[in-house]
Amino acid sequence: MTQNSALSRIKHPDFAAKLMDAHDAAQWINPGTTLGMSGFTGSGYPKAVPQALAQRIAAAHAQGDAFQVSVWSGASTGPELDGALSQVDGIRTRLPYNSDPITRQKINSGDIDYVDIHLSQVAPMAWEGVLGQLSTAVIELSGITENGDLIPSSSVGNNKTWLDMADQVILEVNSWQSPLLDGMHDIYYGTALPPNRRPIPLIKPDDRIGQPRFTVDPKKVVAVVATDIPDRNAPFKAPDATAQTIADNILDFLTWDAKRAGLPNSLLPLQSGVGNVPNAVMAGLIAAPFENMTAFTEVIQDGMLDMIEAGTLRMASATAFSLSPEKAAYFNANAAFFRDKLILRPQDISNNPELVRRLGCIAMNGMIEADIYGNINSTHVMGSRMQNGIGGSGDFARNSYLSIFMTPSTAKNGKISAIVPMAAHVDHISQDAQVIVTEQGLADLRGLSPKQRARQIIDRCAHPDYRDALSEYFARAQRDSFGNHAPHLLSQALSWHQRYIETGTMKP
Ligand code: 0RQ
Repeated sequence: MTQNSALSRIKHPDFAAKLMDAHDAAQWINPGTTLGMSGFTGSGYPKAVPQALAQRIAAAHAQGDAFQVSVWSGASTGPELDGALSQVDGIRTRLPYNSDPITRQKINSGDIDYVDIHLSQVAPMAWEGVLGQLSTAVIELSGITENGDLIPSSSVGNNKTWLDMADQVILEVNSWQSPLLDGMHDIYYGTALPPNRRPIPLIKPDDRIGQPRFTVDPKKVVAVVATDIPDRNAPFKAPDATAQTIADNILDFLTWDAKRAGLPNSLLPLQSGVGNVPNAVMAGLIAAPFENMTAFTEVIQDGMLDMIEAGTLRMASATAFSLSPEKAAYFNANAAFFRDKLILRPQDISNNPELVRRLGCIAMNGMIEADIYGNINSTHVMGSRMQNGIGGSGDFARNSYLSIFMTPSTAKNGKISAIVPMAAHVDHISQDAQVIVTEQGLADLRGLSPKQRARQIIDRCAHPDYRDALSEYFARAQRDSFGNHAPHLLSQALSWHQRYIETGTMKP
């Protein structure tokens, strides 16, 4: 069945002749080499070859032989890739983003070297040669055309770069993916390294500047594997009261700010991070007084498909889908309706700072914590434990027209305050966080000095359980700090985190 439906999607005889079992394909991968895998936020990642490779690695380890590989991807993948390889201690180095729990555990135990990179910078850095040599590209496709062009699947990520750079290529053709994905992608082949870089000719989110498919040197393709395995597609929780209030706060603010700035009814292109709160914001935008909106973002999530159906979102440009299982099935059944309203691009284009700045995106991203001055920690719990990675948040936060960071005001049942005296790790400096929002309220920090920002963040965003303690710290810092521009007491600034590590709560 898989074989037949996949064969009908492999229309070029030279590629069909290389069809083989995933275990045979995995034999092409040597210990110690680096793999460039497809995959972005749980979509479009190879599923059969990584699992076969994991079995090979486990067998080698059982015999006492060393066998690890380094894995580069677009962003997070799924249990069949990161999970399977990490489970057998098969990953040496991993970049640029991960949300797999087993891989996260091995990163934090120090067993995997994790290189956390702005997603827009991965392909350019790979081309510059600073990441090392790429041996094998393992790329999921939704088909191969008669003339040997490769039809991308549900994510584009860094696939163009891996296909171009790798010494050899393994392709997985997944017949679970909708055949109507063909034509939705826009693969731009005009990028170059300095000093030869030229302006990217994209003026509107809906501009198509490239070609719909990848090209590959057929001589490099060593194996083609057929699969019909669904993408990871994590379910979204229905927005709880906290997520709903955060979303309402953002929507009120956007409505007010659009009027203040005289923005058109279509607003400006939206970028929305992944997760339940951003999804709730999208759901709320359906009823907001905007129309014909666009998204220039990383991932297309459930809420955006709903907005397209409701007519509030005209189109979305991204690099990947990130849908719940129900919405993925719905998309596959209704791809004919959606396909001319969605464009998937390489992540060095979807997240490109030049384009984000030109288009004037409205960026909305989650965070772990913010400090009283609005420095943002998106990645390191208690300053040292990696949660996921910076992802594309920096690509958008620095360059957007408006950069919003959001979080519930507490974590772990109130034992952690998301507003702290000093962030235990900083991904986004205060200049890159213009608005901070929790379910308590929203702080518009544009044009404010550090001390003015602190007053807004403490009064509007902190949970009442922690507000007085933050105010007290801020007052003492203003009295005793070495300098009084952004006052801090360095011996106490991280004491809340230390208390949590020692006692299990930030509360005194
Ligand atoms: O832990 O899983 O053990 O329960 O962090 O937190 O509240 O579910 O929030 O899923 O929106 O993730 C910043 C991680 C937020 C995400 C982050 C704990 C909390 C929970 C997850 P559990 P929530 P979200 C474009 C943008 C960087 C990448 C990015 C992220 C877990 O938004 O990865 O922005 N951002 N990309 O309990 C200790 C705190 C905490 C905390 C939350 N203050 N202290 N633990 N948690 N706050 C998209 C892409 O790049 C693909």
